[in-house]
Amino acid sequence: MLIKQKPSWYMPEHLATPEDVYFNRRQILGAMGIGAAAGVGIVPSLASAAIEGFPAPRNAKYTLDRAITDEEEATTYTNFYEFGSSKNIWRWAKRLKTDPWEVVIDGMVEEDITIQADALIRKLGDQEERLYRHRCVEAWAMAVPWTGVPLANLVKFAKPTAGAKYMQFETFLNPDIAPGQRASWSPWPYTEGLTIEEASSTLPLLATGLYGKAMPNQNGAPIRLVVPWKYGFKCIKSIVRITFTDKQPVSYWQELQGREYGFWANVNPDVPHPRWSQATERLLGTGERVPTQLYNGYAEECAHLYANMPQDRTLFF
Ligand SMILES: Nc1nc2c(c(=O)[nH]1)N[C@H]1C(S)=C(S)[C@@H](COP(=O)(O)O)O[C@H]1N2
Ligand SMILES: [Mo]
Repeated sequence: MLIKQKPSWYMPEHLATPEDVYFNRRQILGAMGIGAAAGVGIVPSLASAAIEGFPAPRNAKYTLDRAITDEEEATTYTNFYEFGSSKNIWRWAKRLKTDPWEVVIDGMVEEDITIQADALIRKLGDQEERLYRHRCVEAWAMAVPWTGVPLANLVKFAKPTAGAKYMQFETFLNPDIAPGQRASWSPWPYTEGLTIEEASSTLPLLATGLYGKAMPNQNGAPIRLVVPWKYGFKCIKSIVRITFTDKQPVSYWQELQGREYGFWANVNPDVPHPRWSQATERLLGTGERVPTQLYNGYAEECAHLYANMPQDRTLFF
């Protein structure tokens, strides 16, 4: 059944209905056995272990222009719609079992790979910590120490074939533990995409940790993307599949609302969202408002990726 009604979370946070309204309703339906969808579980596998290596050495190249966000703020104010539409879903996300965690790499690659997350990370080289700004399209921002490995290392490891141009990333699908995924109007699982060229550049991380510890479930354990010059929705959490392709992937948000959320989604203060301005951002923790920067302040390391493309608004939504 396709419900044509506009969900509350299409709105920017300051317009959204009080937290949990939608989510609690779903919980009640769930408890009554209504609205449960047939789910594909995470395939268990025996040879597994948690990702180790925290804290990892900090890469001194990446510095901030603002204070690091308070850890409690960054780990309790989170967007993870699989667990509900409020920012306060961290308790619910504890239900996610992240060990074992199988990851599939497929599509236009020399050979499909199925591997446990911890084994994958060990194959991708030394983990490091980087301080990055994060800018959500809803105009809140944080600055946090991520742990991870360069996504470029995964591209090399995957050995894409000659015609491959894009990567599609996919989050787990399991409505039994993630009540948000019982919403039939929503195109689960969450997916995102990058060009291979973007993924191979210096900044993107396949992140495994936050604040020098293993990634909290609510922040996308065990592995998620971090792409700091793009709006936060590109930073897909709890990845189970990475597919190389020659076609530009259509993301979860594009499918839901393609006029508002595009493929490129590069941060630009001068290109407003159709329903709100992107000129400034609110810092988690302090509530301070600061100007938003082009490419979230990372132009030097990413603008070259777009030099030969039309410099119009499609690059920035
Ligand atoms: N699978 C999945 N990934 C996701 C999301 C989500 O709802 N589901 N939300 C995105 C959005 S909108 C943002 S801003 C960031 C938030 O990351 P954080 O909660 O760790 O701050 O995760 C992104 N990744
Ligand atoms: Mo976001």
